[in-house]
Amino acid sequence: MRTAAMARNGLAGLIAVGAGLAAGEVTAAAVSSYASPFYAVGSFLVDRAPAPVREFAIDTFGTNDKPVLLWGIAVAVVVLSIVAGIAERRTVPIGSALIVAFGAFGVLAALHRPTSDFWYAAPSLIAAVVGILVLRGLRGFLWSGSMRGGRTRGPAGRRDPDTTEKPQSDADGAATTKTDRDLSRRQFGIAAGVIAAVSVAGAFIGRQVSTMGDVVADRKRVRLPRPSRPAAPIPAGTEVDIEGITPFMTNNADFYRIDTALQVPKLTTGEWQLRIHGMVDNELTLDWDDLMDMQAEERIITLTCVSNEVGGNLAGTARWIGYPMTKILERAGVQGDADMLFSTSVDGWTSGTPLADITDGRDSMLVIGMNGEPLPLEHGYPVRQVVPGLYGYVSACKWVVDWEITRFDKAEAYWTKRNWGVKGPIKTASRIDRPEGLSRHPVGDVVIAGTAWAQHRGISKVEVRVDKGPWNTATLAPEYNNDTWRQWFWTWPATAGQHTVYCRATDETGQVQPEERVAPIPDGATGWHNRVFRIE
Ligand SMILES: Nc1nc2c(c(=O)[nH]1)N[C@H]1C(S)=C(S)[C@@H](COP(=O)(O)O)O[C@H]1N2
Ligand SMILES: [Mo]
Repeated sequence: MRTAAMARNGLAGLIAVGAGLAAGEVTAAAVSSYASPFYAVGSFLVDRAPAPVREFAIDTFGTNDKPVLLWGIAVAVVVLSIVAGIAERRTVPIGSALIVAFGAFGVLAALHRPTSDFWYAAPSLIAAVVGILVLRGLRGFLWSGSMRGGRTRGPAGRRDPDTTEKPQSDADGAATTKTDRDLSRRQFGIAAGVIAAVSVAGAFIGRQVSTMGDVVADRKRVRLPRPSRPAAPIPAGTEVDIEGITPFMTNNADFYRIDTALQVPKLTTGEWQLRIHGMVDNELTLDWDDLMDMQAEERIITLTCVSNEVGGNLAGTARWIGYPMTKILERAGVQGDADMLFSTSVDGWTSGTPLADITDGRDSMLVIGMNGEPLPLEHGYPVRQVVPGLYGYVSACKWVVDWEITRFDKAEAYWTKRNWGVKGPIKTASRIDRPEGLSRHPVGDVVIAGTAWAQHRGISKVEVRVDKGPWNTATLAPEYNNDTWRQWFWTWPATAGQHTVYCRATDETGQVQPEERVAPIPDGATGWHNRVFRIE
């Protein structure tokens, strides 16, 4: 095949698959954004990725692993669609078969979404049909030529029964629609351009129309209740005045985000419900108005991800407004032998939280507000959980819609199924935040400062060591409460040379952070954080 023809056929494949995906987006706008073939396949891969692949992705791309996956899928789709375009033959429709395979994968993935119903198959089915029609149309196989052995596609009346199959050629200048040859270069150009433009516009509009607008407007309308028990004021000095240290309070825009959601769930306050069932005396369902009838509380709590490497930055402190989980559990009447709260988000993620931790007096909350605003969409709008002292993966279910009261020997949550720890108490950690690693400083005083946390136990001491020297006790900022992190600093009379500075914390139970380096999986990293500096 000539290169020009090959390029044209490849382009036909690309446009065909693009048009199919666009049709899929438009259909998904009517069904559910979770049924979008592209995202359904992405989510399917996220949920089924083998542990080594997932760990590689998190290690390599950190919190950027999602865009990397989506781009990866996009590149694979581009390559395969070009192949489909080139491989398509009038009578041996290899390209169409590839598109059918894509579509089947999309249907399978969409039907596996937790919220799926039978309609979730529609976007991928329509995507496949449109893809094949456009591919065959652009290849000139649709309106002309016999389709021996193949099914009739397109309106039969417009098929010319007299034309016979001919070897393909670049029939430049043949300008009639009913030709027994390929589309002319001009026809191809016009058709390709129009289809591409309509597809881009369609996909764009489809994405916009899908309830996104609703949820943004819904969030704007929310008025947070005035908490009946506001958070204690932050004492002066809780935030030390040293440049380069992590602020005590984390802005919503800077707050780390970790979840498996490839597209942020769009759940309005009107749609939101929390169904509480399982080992309870009274099953109940709460809606937004029920929450508004309850007494809201406000707390400042530091949230932490188990995936932090030593010195990691997947932690943040916010002012949360919400409702005590214990109050709700009391209304449901938890039965004696239950020991787990199994929470499910609207996109099917699950966490299993020890009931003993939720109910031991700590401020476990069903949260609606973060730093004075309704929850940002990506942090769980409209309702999420925050349980002090437990890593997010066992407790901080965002977009939460279902509570099953059950037992650890009966239910297994998302990450536990993937070999992470069953229970996830936060390990004591400390981190050097300034100066930057590998920075250079003149001989003399250098202020080393950082953050330490041991939620719900509290930090009692942070120590700093230079090279193999003695441990020096750092100055701790006042503790806000034992559920928040604490800032520390130590002034080092630095001498010339290259030095490694270490830190370690002690929690209020007297446990010292161990030196032994342990990876985040299965239940959180350990080891002393260090930074190397050059003093000249
Ligand atoms: N629905 C849902 N909730 C979730 C997750 C998720 O993947 N899906 N990830 C959890 C994890 S691992 C963490 S660390 C916290 C992070 O919360 P943030 O993104 O608001 O910081 O959310 C938790 N809640
Ligand atoms: Mo996490």
